[in-house]
Amino acid sequence: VEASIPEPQRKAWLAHQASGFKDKDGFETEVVRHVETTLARSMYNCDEQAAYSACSLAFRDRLILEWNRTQQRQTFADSKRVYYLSLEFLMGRALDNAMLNIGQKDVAKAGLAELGFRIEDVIEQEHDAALGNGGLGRLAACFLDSLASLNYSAWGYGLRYRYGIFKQEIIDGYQVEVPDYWLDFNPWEFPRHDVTVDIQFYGHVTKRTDDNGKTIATWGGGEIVKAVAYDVPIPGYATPSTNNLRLWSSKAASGEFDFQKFNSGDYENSVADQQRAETISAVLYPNDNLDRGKELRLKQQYFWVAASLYDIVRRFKKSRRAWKEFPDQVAIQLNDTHPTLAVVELQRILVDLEGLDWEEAWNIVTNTFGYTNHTVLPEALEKWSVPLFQHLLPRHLQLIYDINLFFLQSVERKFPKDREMLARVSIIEESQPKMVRMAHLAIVGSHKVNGVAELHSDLIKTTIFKDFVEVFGPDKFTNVTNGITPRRWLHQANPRLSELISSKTGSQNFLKDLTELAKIEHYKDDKAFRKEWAEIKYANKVRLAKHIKKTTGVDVNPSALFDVQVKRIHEYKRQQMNIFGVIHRYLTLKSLSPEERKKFQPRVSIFGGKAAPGYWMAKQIIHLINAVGAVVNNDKDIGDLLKVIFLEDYNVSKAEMIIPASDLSEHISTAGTEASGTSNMKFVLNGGLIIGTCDGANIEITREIGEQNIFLFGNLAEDVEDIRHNHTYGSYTVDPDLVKVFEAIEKGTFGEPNDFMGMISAVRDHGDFYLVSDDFHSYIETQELVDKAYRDQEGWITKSIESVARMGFFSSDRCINEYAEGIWNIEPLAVKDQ
Ligand code: 475
Repeated sequence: VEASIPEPQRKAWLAHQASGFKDKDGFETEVVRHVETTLARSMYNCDEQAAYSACSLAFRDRLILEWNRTQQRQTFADSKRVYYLSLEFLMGRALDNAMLNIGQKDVAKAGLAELGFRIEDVIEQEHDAALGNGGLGRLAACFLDSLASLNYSAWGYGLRYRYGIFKQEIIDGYQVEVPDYWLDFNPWEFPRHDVTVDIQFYGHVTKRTDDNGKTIATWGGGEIVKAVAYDVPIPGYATPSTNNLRLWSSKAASGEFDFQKFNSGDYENSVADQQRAETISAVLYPNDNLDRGKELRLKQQYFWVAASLYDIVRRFKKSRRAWKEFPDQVAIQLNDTHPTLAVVELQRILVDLEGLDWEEAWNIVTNTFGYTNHTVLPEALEKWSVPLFQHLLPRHLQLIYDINLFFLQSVERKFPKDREMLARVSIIEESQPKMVRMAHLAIVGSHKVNGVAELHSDLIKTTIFKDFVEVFGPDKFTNVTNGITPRRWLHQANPRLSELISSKTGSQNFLKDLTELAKIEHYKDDKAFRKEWAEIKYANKVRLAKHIKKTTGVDVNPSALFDVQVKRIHEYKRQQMNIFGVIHRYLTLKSLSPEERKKFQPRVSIFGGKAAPGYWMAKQIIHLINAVGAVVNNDKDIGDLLKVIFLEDYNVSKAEMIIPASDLSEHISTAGTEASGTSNMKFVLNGGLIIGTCDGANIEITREIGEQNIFLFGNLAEDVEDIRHNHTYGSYTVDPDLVKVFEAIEKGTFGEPNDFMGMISAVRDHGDFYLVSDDFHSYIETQELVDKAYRDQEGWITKSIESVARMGFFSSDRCINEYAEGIWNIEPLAVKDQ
């Protein structure tokens, strides 16, 4: 590259290429320049928001230079790239992460201090990029961090929603949804108005036979929407590698609006087309673990998948290789079934547009894709009605029928005359109306299918995808246990703990190789180390207590046990069991004499999480938590012994504050329902202990950290089916302690009982599908063990240190390396020292 720069520009170019700021003065110069020129403000009225903007722009300048170099390096190397297709990327804030990954937060801190700002306040100005719901979206974000940090050639592809996940306000104890205008000012994206793709919808298909007797399908008519690329640089940690996240935004294909309609006075219609086009990328669907089958969602999926594949194919074509080499150059990972149309779209490109034979094309397709399943919940498995498909994507429906035909013929050869097998594995469900089963299409169209924790991967093989194991053999199905990035979830969220660890491991290398954490176990009896360990946790709790005071007005004692459950509100995650347990605790405390109460371990029960706007039961759970808090927090008998807090608007940046402040966190899903969980890993990595069921990654966490360091309870996944069967066909009685809880609610202890009857009757009258009653006793008993263990502070600190020391396995770096080796067949690209 350098050699090709013309001589007159070379010197300036070289000076400009220096990566990072020389020192704090260099940084300050850039900040001032951005304040005065880019932002057109003067340093006299530079507030924290302006300081944030300028600081971000200064770092963005450094990132984009490395981004350019990384892209050039990857293009020259001409090696395989991986494309991670995800409808959600829950990135959170970018500035702190960029400063830390580049390794210049200290420089920025000193520079900002000289300009009169505290770096924490500047960081706080940033609005979270919240283009996701929960686990699936945050996993995608952790994966991007690891892919860049490990120097893989990788791109993320997603949608640039104008509105991310809604902001949650709690008003009178109820959730209220407020739109999230996150794009107001976003220095972290680069619009690429020159990178656009025309996307077709609707229309009709015509077929003709060419001279060789081959059928040629043409998809014509319909309407066109333009996809515009927006690029977000993804900095690796302690490496110059800076990857790309490309997000597509929709706009009308015909420019701004229809001038003819406008000039003839039809103003409304002139903007209607434009608005309809922009609607596609307007809003993230706010459902977690739920499929609602809305037409606009299918439009989003095709829009995003078609634009991404066009981009990927264009890039491949530049290399002028033969099509059969496509899977050697390109790996595409489907983050759940949301991007499964990519399978069909690639087949369409190869057969309809590039003229390949069906089988040759299908071979390329299946060798390109991998599919990750994130849930076994039946209500989350995507299905689309055939009539909707026919209307929106007529050619794709034909291709799906052909894919299904070839697939079912192969099944027939293996299982002759097994009509039921054919019906079960068919991509088309023969219902009224017929439905396209996206998971079946994803399995048939991929060479590997993986679950996200051992138990989950076993479950998909023995339950929802059992037939496919028989059809394809067991090797197509594999496990890649989830991981989290230690950069954000330790170094960024808990700088003091990160610092303490590096002082004992001798470097910050554990942030690149998390198994180095094992070294700190040597210090678990070291007095000074333990003291510092406990002080860090306490300081994090003080910080959270301040936030609680500021946002809820409630005083909590930082010496109490902080018991945290933060995640999307869902019946399967069982926040209702937690709040019933809190009520049980309250009733117990009330029944004791003041003397007896003094022996009780003080607790703060902290909840946080959003309910999908249409999920009535989840909203009722939020309401009950707040109603209980209103009573308990104001009960003079109780004082500091119990506080109940609901933290508004849980998101990534709040997680970074909450997680390091937890003593105990709750991961209490009905066994077999939580595919993995990833916050469980984050809490333990920050020295918090867990109360949990034998579900998802809790099982592997237990294996790594030791049974003595986790509080497990409840029924096992293998027994759930029988218990449910008994609820439905036998008789069942509600746990007596839980009955007392229900009685208290029904007496009006927490306000109008009718407001909470849904939660009670789900357990008492409607079969208790999530086994709240069956697990309640075990839960309460285990909570008592927690109290006892916490009173032994020295024992607790030992558990905390041992746990952190043994968490090396759960880095998303390990996880990404497993995908790279077992699914993508790709190696890191060497980065020469610069
Ligand atoms: C699991 N989201 C966690 C995490 O693997 C797991 C589904 C359909 C529509 C919209 N969103 C979804 C999920 O299924 C999801 O977030 N799944 C989660 O994936 C990462 O750790 O256990 O629930």
